[in-house]
Amino acid sequence: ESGITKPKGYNVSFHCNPEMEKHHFGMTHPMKPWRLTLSKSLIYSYGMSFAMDNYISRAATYEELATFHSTDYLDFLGTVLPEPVPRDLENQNPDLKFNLGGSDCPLFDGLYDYCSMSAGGALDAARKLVSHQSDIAIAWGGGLHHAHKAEASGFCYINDIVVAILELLRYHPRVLYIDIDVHHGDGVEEAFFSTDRVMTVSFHKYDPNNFFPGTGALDDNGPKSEQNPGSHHALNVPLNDGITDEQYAMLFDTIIGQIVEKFRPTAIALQCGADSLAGDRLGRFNLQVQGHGACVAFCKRMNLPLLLFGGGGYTPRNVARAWAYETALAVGVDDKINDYIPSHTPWRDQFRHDTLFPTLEQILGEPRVNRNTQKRLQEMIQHVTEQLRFVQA
Ligand code: TV7
Ligand code: CA
Ligand code: ZN
Repeated sequence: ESGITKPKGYNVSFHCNPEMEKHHFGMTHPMKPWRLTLSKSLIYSYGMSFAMDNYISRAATYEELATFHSTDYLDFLGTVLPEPVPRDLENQNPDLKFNLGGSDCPLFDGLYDYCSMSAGGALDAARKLVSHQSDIAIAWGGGLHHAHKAEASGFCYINDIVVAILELLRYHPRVLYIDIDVHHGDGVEEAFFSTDRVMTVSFHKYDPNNFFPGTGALDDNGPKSEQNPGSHHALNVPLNDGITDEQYAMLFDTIIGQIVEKFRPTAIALQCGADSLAGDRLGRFNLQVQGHGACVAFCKRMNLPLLLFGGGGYTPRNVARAWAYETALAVGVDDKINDYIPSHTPWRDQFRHDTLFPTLEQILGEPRVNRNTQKRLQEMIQHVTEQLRFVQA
């Protein structure tokens, strides 16, 4: 058998930091940084490292983080220590400074290092793209889309995506940001509300009263005003429980296809949050690894510099499957992956049959009732088409 080799004609770079993966949010917290270790093990087991340029990313500097975040916030983040308030009081504490220290965004050992390493990987990936050393750059440790300029939110403290896109914008006139995490990409949307150089589009479960963060309605397209060049450059695709691969692909291909045609981005940043998969501990959708990956495949076909971020994902074995499959798509070996399992792999036959593509038949999760009607999906396409009439690249 021949191992995986570098794809001809383009380069994929892979950015990770083993130190980042050792941090803990707390025993019961759904965010498990070790899912990154699990994903990487699966990726390396397939020999995919031989097809990519592999980098151990560095921590982002204070100055780099300050390109987006306020220095007040960064200074506080750099000095806070775990457990400033007793465990039983913290949930009732009404005025957490910068929203730090509650149950969603707890203070833990090495918090600042964890955040700066996540952003460091994303920045390294962005720099590989702008220097033309890579065509696709992968930073599974990034994708923390809820963090605001001066506030932590939804397990996110530093918005590595915004920091990386700001780097892309030094060389690229227009960047398209796409977010397939099951949650609304509110932090990234807000950061670029007032520019027409970044178009943000998030697909997410939307239920303003019962699902975090509650924003991202169909007609939330940025602050509307004559003077705001960024209006119509924030798009949202609010979905209901149980959406399937077929429906999602139809929406994704139609909407992203139209955007690429109208907005003419010169680079794409794709947040690949794996909590949109079926069986996710926090998610609500019925997406399979193939359906999730189809979004990556579609973006790759646009033939533009592509930055892939991680994000959510709370059933670690499924996160690893999705990100390994998407790494294989980036490298272009997705269809032959099972032939490449190195011969020395223990339990090779079991590995072949039930790890990555459980013969493409095994389904993730208990299927949920699909509450997305074709009529509603068509309305969403219609609304996006109308927004795009205002967009001229
Ligand atoms: C990108 N959902 C992040 C997604 C962030 C979601 C939330 C939890 C949660 C937190 C826990 C925990 C949890 C089982 C789930 C209104 C609240 C309700 C905390 C219990 N178990 C991403 C953020 C979301 C923390 N937050 O997009 C410690 O679920 O809904 C909320 C807010 C207040 C706080 N409580 C939940 O995927 C990376 N949190 C167990 C222990
Ligand atoms: Ca999303
Ligand atoms: Zn999420």
